[in-house]
Amino acid sequence: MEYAAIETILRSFLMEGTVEAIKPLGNGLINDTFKITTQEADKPDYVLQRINNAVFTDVDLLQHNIEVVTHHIRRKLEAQGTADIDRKVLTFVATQDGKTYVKDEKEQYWRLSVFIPRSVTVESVTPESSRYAGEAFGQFEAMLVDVPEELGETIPDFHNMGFRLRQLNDAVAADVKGRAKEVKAELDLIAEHAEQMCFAERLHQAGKLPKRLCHCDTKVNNMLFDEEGNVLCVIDLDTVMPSFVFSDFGDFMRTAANNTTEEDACLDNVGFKMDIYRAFTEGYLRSAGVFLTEEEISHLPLAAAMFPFMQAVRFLADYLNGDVYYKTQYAEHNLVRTRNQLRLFTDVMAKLPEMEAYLASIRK
Ligand code: GN1
Ligand code: MG
Repeated sequence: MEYAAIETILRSFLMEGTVEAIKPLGNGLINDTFKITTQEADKPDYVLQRINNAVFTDVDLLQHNIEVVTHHIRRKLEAQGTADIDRKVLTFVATQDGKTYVKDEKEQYWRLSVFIPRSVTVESVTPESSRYAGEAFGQFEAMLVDVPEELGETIPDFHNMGFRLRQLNDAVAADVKGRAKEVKAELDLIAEHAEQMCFAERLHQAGKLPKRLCHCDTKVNNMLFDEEGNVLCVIDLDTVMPSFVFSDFGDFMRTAANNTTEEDACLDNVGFKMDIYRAFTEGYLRSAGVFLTEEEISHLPLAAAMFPFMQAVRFLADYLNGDVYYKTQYAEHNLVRTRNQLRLFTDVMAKLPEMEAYLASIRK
């Protein structure tokens, strides 16, 4: 991306200060993100993002959700008299014509938010920071229980397990790259657990599991921490939409409780960390315990299995489709990620009894 072009885009926004530097930021697999540093010490720095509108096809709906959610959280924090609110919720910068995003001449969409000073993202957590993270995600959901309007799904059926399995089946049937023959072992393992892993949709259809506003991408690197390791706020709000709470619990466990990252090709490095699970669960129940139902709480351990499983299904489908969705760096990248996630899934399944016993013990 040409930096001159970025400067042109920035002129559409009511940002303060003079651009000093533009640098790529973070390692998301979907959007492109840049940090914009300004020269003046008393002006904020910014985060500019190109919204991947192949993935998020309804940018209007997407930005509407983000506006409603950040607005609602800000109001709540104000009402609670919270200190330092600008570091606890994202602020989006308006454009010259009063929107929160612009479309450039290449039909690409951009948005700008204020960079939260003295904040960092991390790729791994300690049990202690994981407890704070649990509490923060629980609080995030708790603050959103009374959003006064019904928000749409920014990606329809995003965490619908049955839908993701159908996409994988379609990818196998089409086999556009002739890769299906290499992945028989992975497909067999997925087939063996497919029915069980659709438990959330079954509960929902039986009227036993509500949809609530969730973050739906609670990867550990989608949270900002301060220098002391305290949680500041949750970022990457594109996928905030109605879903099952399993989404937030499960995706955090998938990334934070893995001994390694989803990128690791060495399967012996992969494993589920019980100390992170215990701490996160404790923190999460402390804040979300006030609204969660019995069905929701009792299925949390299974949610920790569901998310590596779903992620494996999604990575594998993308591998078979020729790597059209996730950013990849090498030919087998999505296959490596698939195997990594399946290994994690297997380990969580083995630890389920221990996880359930722990959950029961803290609920006494
Ligand atoms: C994507 O954009 P990023 O990297 O935070 C993906 C998540 C996956 C994740 C896997 C919109 O998140 O659902 O869990 O990659 N987001 C979308 O790393 O598909
Ligand atoms: Mg991200």
